[in-house]
Amino acid sequence: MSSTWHILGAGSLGSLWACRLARAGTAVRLVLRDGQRLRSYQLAGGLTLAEQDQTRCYAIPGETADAAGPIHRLLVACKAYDAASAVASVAARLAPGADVVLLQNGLGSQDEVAEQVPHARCISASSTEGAFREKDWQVRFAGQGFNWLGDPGNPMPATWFEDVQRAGIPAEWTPDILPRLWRKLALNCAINPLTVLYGCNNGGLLGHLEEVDALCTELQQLLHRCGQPQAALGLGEDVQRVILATAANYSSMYQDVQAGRRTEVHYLLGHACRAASRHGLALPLLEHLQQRLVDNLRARGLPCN
Ligand code: NAD
Ligand code: KPL
Repeated sequence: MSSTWHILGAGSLGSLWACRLARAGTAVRLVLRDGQRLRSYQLAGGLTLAEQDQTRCYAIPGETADAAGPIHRLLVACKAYDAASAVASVAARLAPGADVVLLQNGLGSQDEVAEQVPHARCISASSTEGAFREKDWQVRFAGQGFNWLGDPGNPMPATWFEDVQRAGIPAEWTPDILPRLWRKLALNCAINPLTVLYGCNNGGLLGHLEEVDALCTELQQLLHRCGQPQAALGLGEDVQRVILATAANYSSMYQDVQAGRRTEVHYLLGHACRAASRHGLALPLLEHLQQRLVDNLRARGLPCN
């Protein structure tokens, strides 16, 4: 079995992972959307990673989805709304028993991907690292963080997990990846939409703590109903801690909206509201929040899914 990592989605997080794996001597290939992107990448001569005052270019080979050859390890680093279609574009190349690592924030996209590739093992990740694109094919590592990886259907760590650690990617394998994804989703639901609605950084929510707290109470009810009591524990306190610790930062949703980019709302607040409705659970504040957010996105001409 080949030990090459194929990286699908050479954006911020995908480039960060690709450069660190390549730096550690791991075989990596980028899977790019089409021939035009591949030519643009080849002209750039590689992926550039900027960290503090160091900038280095990694000549990682690139290919398109329809290239020949099987894929055994696939890291999916697209946005949640692109993940399933991107994986579908390489599904025929996935070897039986291949591992697919999903870096998407939120919930829902992991199941959409798993439906595309029933012959693969899907591993979810929850990341608190931060990276952004300075320009095409150049990414800046902007925030130290951590990665939890796990397979909700199989607690055994993947054989390649050592590759990740050897590459200096801070990561831990966890059998409890679902509670982690739910907890992050709840944090994002309590913080991100309000930063868009109030047009503020995370610290700006210190002026709206009653509203944040009331949302956390509803989110806790949801987590309990979804069988995630661990993710509900101390949510309100954790949200306040994150607001304080990241007071000067702008949430990822705020940044997407400001840049006129589609948000991942469907896989965050949208997923929470759909789960509540599936369970017949009325969560008026969360539903109202979603309505306000949808109206806000529509008024800006942005997709609300
Ligand atoms: P990004 O937009 O920077 O990168 C996504 C890349 O996927 C883009 O380069 C895009 O062209 C590519 N892509 C889309 N469809 C494709 C296809 N069919 N084939 C090949 N490439 C395709 O996004 P990002 O910021 O790296 O975020 C990726 C995921 O990671 C998101 O779910 C995000 O919430 C999560 N995340 C990001 C960060 C961060 O700091 N950037 C941190 C934590 C979690
Ligand atoms: O993850 C975040 C984001 O901005 O997406 C934090 C910082 C936790 C705010 O919800």
